Amino acid sequence: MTLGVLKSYPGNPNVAKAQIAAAYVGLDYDFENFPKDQMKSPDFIAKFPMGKVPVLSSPSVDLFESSAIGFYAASAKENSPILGLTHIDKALIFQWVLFAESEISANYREWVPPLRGIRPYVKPAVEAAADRVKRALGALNSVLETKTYLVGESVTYADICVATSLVNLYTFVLDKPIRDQFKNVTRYYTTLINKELFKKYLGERPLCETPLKYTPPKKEKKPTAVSAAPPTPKKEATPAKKAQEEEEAAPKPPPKPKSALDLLPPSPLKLDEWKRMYSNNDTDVAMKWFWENFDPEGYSIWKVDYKYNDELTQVFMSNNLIGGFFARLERAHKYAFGSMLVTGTNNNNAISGYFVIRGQEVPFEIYDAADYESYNFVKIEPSQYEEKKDEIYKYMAWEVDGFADGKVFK
Ligand SMILES: N[C@@H](CCC(=O)N[C@@H](CS)C(=O)NCC(=O)O)C(=O)O
Repeated sequence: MTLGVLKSYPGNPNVAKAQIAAAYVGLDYDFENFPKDQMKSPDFIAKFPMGKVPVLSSPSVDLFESSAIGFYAASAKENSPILGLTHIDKALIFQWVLFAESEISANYREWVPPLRGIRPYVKPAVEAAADRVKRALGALNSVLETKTYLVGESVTYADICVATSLVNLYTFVLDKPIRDQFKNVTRYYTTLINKELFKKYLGERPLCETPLKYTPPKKEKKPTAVSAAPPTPKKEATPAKKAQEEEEAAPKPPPKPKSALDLLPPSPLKLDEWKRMYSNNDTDVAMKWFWENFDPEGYSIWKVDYKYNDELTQVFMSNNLIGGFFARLERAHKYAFGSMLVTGTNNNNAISGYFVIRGQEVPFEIYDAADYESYNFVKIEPSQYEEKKDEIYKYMAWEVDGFADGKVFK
């Protein structure tokens, strides 16, 4: 019996999670290879508001979140053994399902996709995510010291969720030296993925030999005067294409300034260049470059503190607050760079950071943002640079005391 149609791209371990869970209780899903460009279509969003895959489409229910889809299958049979038979085991399974999602998968997404060029790469953010994954692997490793399975003596939904959350880590970044640090996890993972039902849906998953490294995209060559001439079209261009080519070839009037900052005298410091330096290098290399190239006439440096630290609760919520602020600074990307951190612990944390801003004032693009009023922007004068260098370094490297999380605006 099939439970409905799972829609996703093939090879997604989250799909395998749901399929394996179904197979363990003798059920199945149909699978549809779902085109990426339809994930944001109004029809899809109406049913699946996150616009992400995998999803389950069925006459009884439409579901998103792969762990819920797997749970739908696992719980379709009464007293399903993979969901635990006592309320203690059920709670333990629930614990590991959440652990797989929030400690492994969520941090995996901040580590590996940026290395694969699927998400923006910000070195300290990627390194912090890698550390969080390793912390979770350390915890798992100690639990598995005396256990074959996480709950009870046979495979449960806990193992299905945890093992499938590890697949892309073991494929892309957990090479032998890292695997050796987490031997129990590696034994556990390889035992599970070699089980018949895991293999059926995950396929062969070789362990990582050479860990993925970030390769910065090659800079596009600026066309020279000669090569700027449009190439001879190989085929007869369509009228629409011709019009587009003509438009591209026509001399364009100089772009109108969109911001008062575009009218400032040109600066030798190109913010994009700094952002690339920061993203692609160790912070000590990047900061050395920064101070060698910083232009105090064209740019200013600001210490930024959240005004209502007393009201902050969970660290992840404080970090989301930074994310919200950055989202509202959309128009400032061309003119500003910032690193904002959460320090402290749950119910005792603070938000602070540093911004580098074009010009000598906080510009409209920043002070117009709804959350601006919640932050104090204090300018660091050039005479203070020397004394603040160490602190600025720590904010850029995410090495401040009590560091808990952070975000980079670039
Ligand atoms: N927690 C979700 C994660 C879903 C997710 O992030 N899906 C990715 C593909 S693996 C996606 O659809 N991304 C598209 C987007 O972020 O817009 C789950 O387990 O289903």
